[in-house]
Amino acid sequence: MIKKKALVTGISGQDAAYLSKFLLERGYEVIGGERQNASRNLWRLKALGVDKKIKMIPFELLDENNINKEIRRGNYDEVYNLAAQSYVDKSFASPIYTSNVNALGVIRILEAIRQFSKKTKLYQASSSEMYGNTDIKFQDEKTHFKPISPYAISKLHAHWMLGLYRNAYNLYCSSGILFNHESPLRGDEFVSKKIVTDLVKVKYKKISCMYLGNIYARRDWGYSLDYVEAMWKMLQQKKADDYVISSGINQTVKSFVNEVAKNLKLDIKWTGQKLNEKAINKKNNKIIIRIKKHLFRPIEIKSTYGNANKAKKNLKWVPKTDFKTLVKIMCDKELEKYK
Ligand code: NDP
Ligand code: GDR
Repeated sequence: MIKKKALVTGISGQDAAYLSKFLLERGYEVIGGERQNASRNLWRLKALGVDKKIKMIPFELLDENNINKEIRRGNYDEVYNLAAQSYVDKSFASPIYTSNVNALGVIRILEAIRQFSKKTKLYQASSSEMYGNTDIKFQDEKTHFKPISPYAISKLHAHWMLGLYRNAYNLYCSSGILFNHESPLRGDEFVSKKIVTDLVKVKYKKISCMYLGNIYARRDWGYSLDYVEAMWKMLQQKKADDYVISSGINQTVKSFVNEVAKNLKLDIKWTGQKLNEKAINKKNNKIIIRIKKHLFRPIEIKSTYGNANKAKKNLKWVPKTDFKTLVKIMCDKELEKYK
């Protein structure tokens, strides 16, 4: 049987690690697109035991020549574009860079496919951030976009270009509008992983206190391992399309903290308000969480809540992991480091 060949860009990231493992298990030849920076950051692939099974190629979203060359000679069946400047907060400090990578970078890939490899199917990592602060309670594929960060605007630019290339040039390109998804492989700067790692450090007395920004933001949180299956399923459909992938869970950052504390057997109580709000360890009366102004964003989404019914119907995809299980998986993995 002829092996399918897939390029996964952003190979050092969270989703790329789970997706690569998933594709390898289905007999794919997986090529990893790696940004050429100083340190090879492949700990996630190593953690899943797949680092030696993937051939690496240089892949930089800013570099048109590099993209043209790799798409032309790769002869890929599928390209999963997971590479991005993926930090919403950092995008306020670097709006030009973020747009160049996340928006123009995707157009560079689309152009390369259009010119050199029309049979290649493209998956693009779109984001629930594109909805902004919408009045619609459950966001689906028909909800209007009102992006409110440079990151979200850059992702929407790419998302709309994908639609254009699909309609104008008949390219097979699908967007997954994914809501927040986490795992033990999540980057340390994202709030879920930060809460888990810092509260474990507090438990083991490596630090006395951790700091958070807006703990009343609500997010629809799922598990990355579940979500990569949906990416693959999108590219196995007869027709390319866009799909919302979400868990239908809507929790505050504060409830994430409470669930982590429960898993770590830290008995906490909250006191104070706004910047003076804090969490106290009831066992010794010490403050273990404080709120810091510099961790708030200039503007941000109050709540995200997805409706993944289209994916359920067309892709037969449903999330398998609920909120409590996700938090438990993350806590158990972090605790292992201290055993
Ligand atoms: P990560 O931040 O873990 O990974 C991003 C990857 O992109 C890293 O491998 C990074 O490389 C690479 N990258 C950054 N800049 C460039 C560049 N200029 N050229 C090539 N590669 C680059 O992201 P996730 O795995 O969490 O997310 C995957 C994709 O899905 C991203 O596009 C993200 O925006 C999107 N998304 C994620 C969601 C989530 O909740 N996780 C939700 C919705 C969308 P390096 O390691 O060198 O920095
Ligand atoms: P997000 O994820 O911005 O939604 O983007 P993040 O985990 O960074 O923030 C989630 C919410 O938590 C609030 N928050 C904090 N966030 C961080 N990082 N650090 C803190 O100390 C902190 N305190 C409170 C934030 O304000 C926010 O409301 C992720 C990324 O993966 C994107 O690439 C992706 O597109 C979206 O999810 C969907």
